[in-house]
This record gives sequence, C-alpha cells and structure tokens, in this order.
Amino acid sequence: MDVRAAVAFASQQPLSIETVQLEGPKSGEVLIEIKATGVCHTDAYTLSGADPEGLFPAILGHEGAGVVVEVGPNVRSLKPGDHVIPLYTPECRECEYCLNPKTNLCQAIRPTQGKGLMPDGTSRFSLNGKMLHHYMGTSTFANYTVLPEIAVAKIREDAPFEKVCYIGCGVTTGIGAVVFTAKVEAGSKVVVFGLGGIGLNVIQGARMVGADMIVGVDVNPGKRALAEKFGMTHFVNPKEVEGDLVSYLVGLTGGGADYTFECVGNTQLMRQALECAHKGWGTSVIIGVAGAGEEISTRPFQLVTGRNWRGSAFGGARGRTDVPKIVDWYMDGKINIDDLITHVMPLEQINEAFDLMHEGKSIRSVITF
Ligand code: NAD
Ligand code: DAO
Ligand code: ZN
Ligand code: ZN
Repeated sequence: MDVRAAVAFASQQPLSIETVQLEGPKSGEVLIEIKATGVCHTDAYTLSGADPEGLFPAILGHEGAGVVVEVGPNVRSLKPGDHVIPLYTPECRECEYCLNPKTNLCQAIRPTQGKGLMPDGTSRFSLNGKMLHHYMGTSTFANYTVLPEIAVAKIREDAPFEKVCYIGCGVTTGIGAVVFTAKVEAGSKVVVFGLGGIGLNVIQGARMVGADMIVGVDVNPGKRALAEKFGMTHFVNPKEVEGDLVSYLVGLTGGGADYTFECVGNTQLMRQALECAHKGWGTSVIIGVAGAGEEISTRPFQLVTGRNWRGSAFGGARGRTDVPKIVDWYMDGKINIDDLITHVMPLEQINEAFDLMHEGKSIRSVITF
C-alpha cells in the first residue's frame, strides 16, 4: 500500500515527505495506522549522523500511538481496531531477558531491529523499488507502519493519541526510571540533573511516589517554573553556585540524596550526580545518552563507600505490561502530559519540530496525521 512518510535519506539533511510503499504484515506482525507521534532527541541524534548505529535511508520515529488495522498470521494478542503504542523495547515474555525480573531489555528481535529490519531480515518499506530501513523497530514518522506483535502495547480506547504517544518514549523513560529502575520510596530526597522532557518526567514520577525533597539542577533558569509545577521543591542553577556543585548539593540534601538522575547526557554531570548521592546507600541513575565513545569516571572509593551507579533504558519498563498502566495513570490524572506537549503540527511541518528542539523552544512537539 502507499503511505505518507517523512524519509531520512541521509544524515544532516531535512526529512523529505514522500509517498512510500509498505508491504502488509507477515507472520507475527501487525499493520498499524499511526495517529500521532512525538519527535524525540534520539531521532535528532540519529539524523545528525552522530549515532554510530544510524542507517540511511530510513523512516525515523519511535514515539507513536495508533490503531491496529490488520494482523498477520499467528498473531494472538491483537486484533483490528485495538488502540496501541509501538515499543522500541519489545516484550516477548519468553526470552532469557524477559524471564529475568532484573531487566526490561528483551532481546528477542534485537539483532534485526539494530539493522533496521523486521525479524525475518527484510524491510516492509520501499520507495520506487529501493529498500528503506525501519528505525528502532517502530518507524512512526509514517501514517502506517508494520511492527512485530511483541513490540506493541495495547492501550485503552478513550486515551487521546496526541497525548499518550509521548508515553512511547519520554514519559515512560522519566517516570519509569523512578518507579521501575530506582524504585524510589516515599520520603526520599531526589536530585534531578536536566529539566527537559525527561527530567520533568523524573520529577513528576518522584512526586507521584511521595518523595519529600525534589531538587532540580539546570543551567537554564527558564526551566524553573514548569519544573515547580511538576513537583520540584528546590532549584539549583550551577552557574549561580559559588564553589563546588557536589558539596553544595550534599549540603542542601543534608548529607547527599537517596536517588539522583542524570537526564542530560553529559559525562561530567554523570560524575557529579553519582558523587552527590548519599554515602552508604545513595543510587545514581544515568538516563542521558552521552556522545559516541565518551566515557564516565569517578574515584572507585565513591562506590566502595556505598554509592550505587546504574542506568535505565525506557525507564526499566516492560512495554506490553507497563505502558497500559502508565496510560491509566494519565487518564486518572496522576500524571501530567498535556503541559509537556508544547507544539502540535502536521507531518509536512516535521522539520520545524526538529528546529524547535534544537533551539530549546519546545519540550515535546507532536505530529498528528
Ligand atoms: P532536553 O534537551 O529537553 O533537556 C536537557 C536539559 O538539560 C535542558 O533543560 C538543558 O538546559 C539542561 N542542561 C544542559 N546542560 C546542562 C548542564 N551542564 N547542567 C545542567 N543542566 C543542563 O533533553 P531530554 O529530551 O530531556 O533528553 C535528555 C537525555 O535523555 C538525552 O540525552 C536523551 O537522548 C536521553 N534519553 C534517554 C532515554 C533512555 O531510555 N535512557 C530515552 C529517551 C531519551
Ligand atoms: O537491548 O541492547 C539493547 C538495546 C536497548 C535499547 C535501549 C535504548 C534506550 C536508550 C536510547 C534512547 C531511546 C529513545
Ligand atoms: Zn525517545
Ligand atoms: Zn523477550
């Protein structure tokens, strides 16, 4: 079938709106009509050429919501008409990783997903007979896409697509890091580095679980008001701190934070986040994605003395199980998504969404089809 898509032909070039061809779903796959998709930093990272795994030409996009229109043979958990969110981290419920409660990183389709292909090793997308790569197993910058059944979360039908698409990445990444990865307890002291779309979701996750003190750290004072609305109790601008930021944060939290979250992708901040975690028990979670080849460092004695360093991908969420719950949290008014979606536009304006992100003018832009 013909579908409308934003195609990334090469790095550092604007996306091009094209009519491309999409093959129907094969065994274990479903065809989804995408109704809305967010534009995330990871799409921009890949488009910039900095992503060592980036493949071109490709249809980017990994933060969508839509409706199942057709299912291939052997699909059991989905049917036409189901409302869904695509998952760049699938959940097969059978692999060694899915069977281990310590991780959400299902590996069932990892080798082909990383090559921009469906699990059978081929692509469903083409343009004038030439293959286009899938992206993150989702390719949501198209009004129709094909996904493996295990990479699709079924959600309730009254949830608005243009809001809950954000649960496909940013919301789940931030809130999940608090709830599923760190398992922050009520009464905790939390420090969040970076108050962008991810950091704000960490903040509202921390508020939801009952953290007492939620410190936000950002070099942009313009982030303060929205972060306070989301639950931040103290704001720290590193540019205004005299002396060492770590010592300042340790003092502010009365000895260090129970949990810290790095939501920027800056390796210096990752070190500071680890070192302002409380001696003896503090945990620091890396969420930000650093540049290719960058490394982190600290003195090993920081770990010897009881600080824990860990990371979180997709918030530690198991998509088919946890994403529908997060949609419920939104529909029940437990979390705020509306104030984070600062721009809504049609596919034809998708390059403006990238510009707004680069200029720091948006939290999240959403494309509606
Ligand atoms: P963003 O650009 O919206 O926000 C980053 C914030 O950090 C901004 O408010 C900026 O002012 C602030 N900042 C920049 N430098 C700083 C510094 N030195 N000190 C303090 N604050 C600083 O980005 P985002 O959308 O919130 O994404 C954050 C990171 O999370 C990115 O690296 C992104 O790739 C990553 N990410 C990770 C996952 C995952 O699963 N682990 C998923 C999605 C995104
Ligand atoms: O299983 O090896 C693997 C890959 C897991 C991918 C998780 C990606 C999360 C971080 C990238 C940002 C996503 C938008
Ligand atoms: Zn993302
Ligand atoms: Zn699995």
